[in-house]
Amino acid sequence: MLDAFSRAVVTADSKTTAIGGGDLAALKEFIASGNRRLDAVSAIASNASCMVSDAIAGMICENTGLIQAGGNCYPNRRMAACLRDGEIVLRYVSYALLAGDASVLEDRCLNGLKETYTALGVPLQSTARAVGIMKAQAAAHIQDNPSEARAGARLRKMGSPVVEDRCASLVAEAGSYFDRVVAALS
Ligand SMILES: CCC1=C(C)/C(=C/C2=NC(=C\c3[nH]c(/C=C4\NC(=O)[C@H](C)[C@H]4CC)c(C)c3CCC(=O)O)/C(CCC(=O)O)=C2C)NC1=O
Repeated sequence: MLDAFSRAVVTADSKTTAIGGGDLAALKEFIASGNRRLDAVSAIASNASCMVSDAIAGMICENTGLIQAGGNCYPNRRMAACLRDGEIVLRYVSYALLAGDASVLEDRCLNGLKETYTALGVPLQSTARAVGIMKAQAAAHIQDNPSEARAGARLRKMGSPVVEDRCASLVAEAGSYFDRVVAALS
């Protein structure tokens, strides 16, 4: 498992070079935006259970066969496993965002997941849909700009100091981790 710093070391070592100016500039930016990164991780972690239940509910609304006999969220044992898996994925995405590196997500969560799902008959496309919903939610929470129309009475703002670009690079980075989950399942 690597983070932005150990990644720079491993990359330089594999080329038998010193840490280069570009690597240092990237790490400088990583440090300079560190508080934003922590706020972004907090925005995901402290909304996680709501995000997961909403994403799984949305996935099921679009495909109600999942909770009927023969569906992979039926009976409750499987529904619980699905919700748990949603929590696991979101937790590892939040770890990757904290580390600034996808290796923890790849090694501890995604490695072998497609094979496990295929063996158990867990539908990959439905999982990808739930992950896609969590990607959109994460973007809204990191921007601290959740949609009032969608959230209704559950609207929750983090109250982080909002920077001009609404943390666009962290939104993109978090999005790339959700994309990796989808890619690993397709
Ligand atoms: C740390 C990393 C880690 C991951 C990622 C993980 C996933 C994981 N999900 C599993 C099952 C499962 N996963 C699901 C998930 C779903 N079913 C659906 O229809 C939806 C599309 C989807 C939710 C979005 C279900 C229903 C099962 C149980 C399948 C069964 O037993 O038939 C299993 C089989 C063992 C078990 O049931 O606990 C594993 C290993 N375990 C881990 O330790």
